Amino acid sequence: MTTPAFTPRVFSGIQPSGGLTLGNYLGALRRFVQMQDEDYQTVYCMVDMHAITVWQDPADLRRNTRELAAGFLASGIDPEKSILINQSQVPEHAQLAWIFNCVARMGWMGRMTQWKDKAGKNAEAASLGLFAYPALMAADILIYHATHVPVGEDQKQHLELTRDIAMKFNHDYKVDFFPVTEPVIEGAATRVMSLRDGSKKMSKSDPSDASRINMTDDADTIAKKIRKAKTDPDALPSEAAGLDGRPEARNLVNIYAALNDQSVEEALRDVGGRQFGEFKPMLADLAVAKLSPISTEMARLMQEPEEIDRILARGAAQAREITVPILEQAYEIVGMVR
Ligand code: AQP
Repeated sequence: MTTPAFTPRVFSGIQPSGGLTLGNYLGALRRFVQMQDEDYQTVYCMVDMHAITVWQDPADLRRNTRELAAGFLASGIDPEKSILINQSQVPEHAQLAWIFNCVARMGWMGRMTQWKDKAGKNAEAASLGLFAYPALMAADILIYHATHVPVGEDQKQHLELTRDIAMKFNHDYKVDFFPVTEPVIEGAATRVMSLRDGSKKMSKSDPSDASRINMTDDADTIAKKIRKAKTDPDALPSEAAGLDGRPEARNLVNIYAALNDQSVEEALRDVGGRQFGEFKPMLADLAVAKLSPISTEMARLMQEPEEIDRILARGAAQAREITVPILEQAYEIVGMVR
């Protein structure tokens, strides 16, 4: 349970480790936009320090960070309603992360599936930052005393670890200082899968560009990727249960439903019984209609990088009004002489 004494505050972030994907948009960004009109203060972040846990070319990182900021803005994040920041511009994230490195246990980190997936068989060669990633993520959230975190399904385990870190800190120091944050995992597309393999998450770092829809893809590219998406030979079912054992079909229907603001059941009432040859063009038209206004606006914003930088600088100043006092209190609790 979230301690009621905390102001309802949302924090979430996306890594500038590549271009924004449809997975990031449907699983996270779209919900970020909705939450800024609900009863929360909202803080959204490009997590550039997370991105460098795996190698990033410096010029690409710089460009991807601005492009991601453009993606947030073009999707509807309003800097008058939300605080929009780049992680490394608010140093209290990293400072609190150090304390959390000392609270979290090696065993907890070693059990994280993202660590196991990304480090692969050669964990010895992975960066220490990749191992400690969830402690920085906990700091991102808790430096704002955030009570709610909208994320895709893949981040559920990291959110549980954030709760464990908050509880252990509160317990060890006998305080009620950090909230036990609630994950917000909602909608028809909390886990968008690769277009080439229905068992793998759609990911910006997948080596196959055909596996994902990028938010910057043009209409022809989107249509081509959907046309080539892996499917099975059967027609679509009329009920959700009929998608069991058909991961690729399920994925395309989930995407269709999410883009149409429908449940899967509602979507199947429209498209059930259709062959993929008929359904794929419907999906492509829908995706283009929903995504092209965003990509057009992203392209326009990318022509004005100084405007993006100005928004991020202002966001960092607003953020630090929250983070500096919370870090000071955390240092005080831990016993650091100030
Ligand atoms: N395929 C997805 N379906 C639903 N939600 C997704 N998210 C990411 N992929 C999907 C959600 O997007 C938010 C930001 O994710 P991230 O950039 O911090 O890292 P990630 O989850 O590791 O995303 P990627 O695209 O797979 O990045 P790389 O390839 O760099 O690791 C999160 O809320 C996430 O749940």
